Amino acid sequence: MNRAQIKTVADRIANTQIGPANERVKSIVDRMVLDLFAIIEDFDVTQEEFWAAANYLAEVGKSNEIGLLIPGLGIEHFLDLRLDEQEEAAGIEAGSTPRTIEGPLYVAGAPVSEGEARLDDGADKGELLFMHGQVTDIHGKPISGATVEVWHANSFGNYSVFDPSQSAFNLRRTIVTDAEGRYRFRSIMPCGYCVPPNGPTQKLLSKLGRHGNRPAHIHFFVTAPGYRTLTTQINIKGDPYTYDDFAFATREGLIPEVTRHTAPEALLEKGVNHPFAEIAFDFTLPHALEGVPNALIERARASA
Ligand code: MBD
Ligand code: FE
Repeated sequence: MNRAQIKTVADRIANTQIGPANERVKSIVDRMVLDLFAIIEDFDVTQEEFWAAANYLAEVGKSNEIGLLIPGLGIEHFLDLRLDEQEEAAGIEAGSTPRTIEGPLYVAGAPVSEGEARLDDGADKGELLFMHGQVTDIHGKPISGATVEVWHANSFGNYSVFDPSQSAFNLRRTIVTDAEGRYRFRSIMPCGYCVPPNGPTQKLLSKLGRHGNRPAHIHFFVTAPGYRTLTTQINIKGDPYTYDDFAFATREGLIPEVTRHTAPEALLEKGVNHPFAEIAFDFTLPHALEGVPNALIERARASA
């Protein structure tokens, strides 16, 4: 079919309204149908291919992997880039910590503590990690009482709640910054996540000649009244997947140095008897602007 013929069929489908519609939903769905018809035509998609694709989407739903497929196709990163652009256009202060995708593995309701926390339950024998920093505005003014929500994988790349072998809320905490805007935590070094090798996300990635690995990373939501909520992650520097992330989340400014400490005095100071890694990372938040919707995206999230 030529474009005019495709448009005629799509219009006939779009013009079957018998009552009030949600105009936004209707325009987007009408456009999706038209674009899908054009794709089927342009690629001469066979009926077998079409039904395989339809069944694939059902499989993604059944296996709860929609939240993996979306970052894997770069869509979640694209939404970040659009938000960056919208913030710039709205006059949001430049110079704050870069955002990057939330991903599908946040769980609401983690234990809250003041100033500091230990994230791990002691079961994981991975490398000891101390991370700390300050939450400030873009001029360096400390923000005390800011909420730093942190979550990360264990040394096998798995997240508590989704991995039933870990204790509840292992490696998930909410830390409220102290009078100087500081937070600090003790944890274990995460390992990079890999999508389930036999699931539908990897099935598609393999057809694209791609892997489903993420570099080791730590997630954050940083929230404070009067400021824009920051959704971000830091990467563990040196990971082989740092610039080869299946979810496209790596951004400049989010790869802090990792310092390794082995000196007895350093161990004594931290009260530990193993060498440890240390990461310093400050979060810089832009002020909220009246009339500009806050940056924490409303979406379905797990809770426990
Ligand atoms: C993750 O841990 C993650 O952060 C993302 C974005 C996707 C899959 C697993
Ligand atoms: Fe993650």
